[in-house]
Amino acid sequence: STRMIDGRWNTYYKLDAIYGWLDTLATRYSGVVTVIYGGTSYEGRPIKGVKISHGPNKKAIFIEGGIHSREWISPATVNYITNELLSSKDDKIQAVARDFDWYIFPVTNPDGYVWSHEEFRMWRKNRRPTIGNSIGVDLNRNWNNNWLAQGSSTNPASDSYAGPGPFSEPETRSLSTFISSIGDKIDLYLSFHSFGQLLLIPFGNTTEPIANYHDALHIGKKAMKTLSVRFGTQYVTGNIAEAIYLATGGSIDWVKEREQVPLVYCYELRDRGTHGFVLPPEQILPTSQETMDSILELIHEAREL
Ligand code: ING
Ligand code: ZN
Repeated sequence: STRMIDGRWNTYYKLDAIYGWLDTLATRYSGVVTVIYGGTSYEGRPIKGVKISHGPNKKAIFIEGGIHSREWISPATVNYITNELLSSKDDKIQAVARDFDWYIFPVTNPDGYVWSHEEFRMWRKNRRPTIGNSIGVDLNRNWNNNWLAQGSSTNPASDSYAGPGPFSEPETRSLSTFISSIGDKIDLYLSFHSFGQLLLIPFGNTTEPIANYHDALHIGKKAMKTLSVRFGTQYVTGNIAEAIYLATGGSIDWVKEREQVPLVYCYELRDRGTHGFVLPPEQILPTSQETMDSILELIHEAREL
């Protein structure tokens, strides 16, 4: 599992390998990396992450990956970003690594991730039994902001089942508690999904622009222009409801509305549907590289505000 940091970004790692790797980072970069816990899943797995911190009193960047288990490129890209922040020789990367506290959770739905590796590749939800024979709640419909209002299902068999109530699930309840504990430090929150090549801005219930929509759109578009430079990959930037569909109870809406985080985005990573969720492993590295390019630009532009 430690091989990940030796540049082998040619395969999708299982949960144990990822979690083992996070532990090795805390040993290898002791004093900089600490293992953090965003709670425990229904089946009892930790929601494990890392905090990267080079000193006190810094604003934070929060990275959430793998809330939907079949979107394997999300944890893969988040792990690449983590590795770059710790080992890159690039001055710009080293600067952002040092200037912020980074809170990074590559797999926020660990039970679903294991299920998608072991039993059913296309699994999206968590693994809690709900009603009848149904299993799983869509963890990106379960956050307590406009819960169930749009693009969510009350049918427990549905892939977008919002759950019996807001924050009914251990994963969203504990992760949101963790986020609240550092909420006023967070300058930038990034959620990683796939697929579609979109950069989404809150909210999912309305196309009404948020207070800083102009800035968020401007910064997002610049970042997606930078993303396109390396391989020509084209992204569309816009409000959730406009760019993809109406959907509420998602993490980014809650983070924006309840925690008042100034800049909040959701990436829909590669591709546009050719392979969809089953993105070939050859695309892990280019997807990760172009995404890292765009994050540097997001941070750079946000600082110009
Ligand atoms: N897309 C997201 C989903 O949960 C989204 C889009 C993002 C909706 C943020 C609401 C808030 O449906 C995927 N591919 O999961
Ligand atoms: Zn998703």
